[in-house]
Amino acid sequence: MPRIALTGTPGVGKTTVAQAAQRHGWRVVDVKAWARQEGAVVAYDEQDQAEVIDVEALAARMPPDDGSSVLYEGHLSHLLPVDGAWVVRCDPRILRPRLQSRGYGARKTVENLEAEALDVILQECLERFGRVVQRDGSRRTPEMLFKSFAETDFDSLKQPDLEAVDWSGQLPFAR
Ligand code: DAT
Repeated sequence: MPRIALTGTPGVGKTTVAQAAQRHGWRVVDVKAWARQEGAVVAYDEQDQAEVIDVEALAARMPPDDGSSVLYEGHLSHLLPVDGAWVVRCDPRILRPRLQSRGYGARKTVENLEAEALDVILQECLERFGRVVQRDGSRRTPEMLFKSFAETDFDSLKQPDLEAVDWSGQLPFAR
């Protein structure tokens, strides 16, 4: 049974999908909370306003595959030794107000919008795994978004299953 990274740019809706998954009986590991428990938060990046997680230390502490499906949720989860990834995507026009309402500054907001429009996390996943599922959460309820991932037969996925998105036309982003 697969260990799946539930990943994507901050604010796209990973935690919300994870909550839907839990309601459907999935096991979910919140990577940031797990890192804190394991003492794998090694610094605080003032400029980035974010905790720095030692992903290699966490990777070394991955529990062995016990046969159950697990979602590892977080924007670094695809750097763990998992079997593949679910990548949540979000239209930057919807993402921007979400990031602003989190109190992200202009620089950090634009960096994340650029990362989303340039498919940065998707590309990182495709470099690492054959099994990658991408879905656009922009116009789906959390429940529908979760179902669109869960209905894929992850174990027998032979090639990436990528819903098309293209927000490159929105570049460059105004501050
Ligand atoms: P992430 O965990 O990727 O950082 P989140 O799950 O915390 O993102 O969601 C960010 C915000 O967006 C939060 O206020 C809930 C809202 N949201 C997430 N998914 C949504 C969806 N499918 N439809 C509407 N709002 C959504």
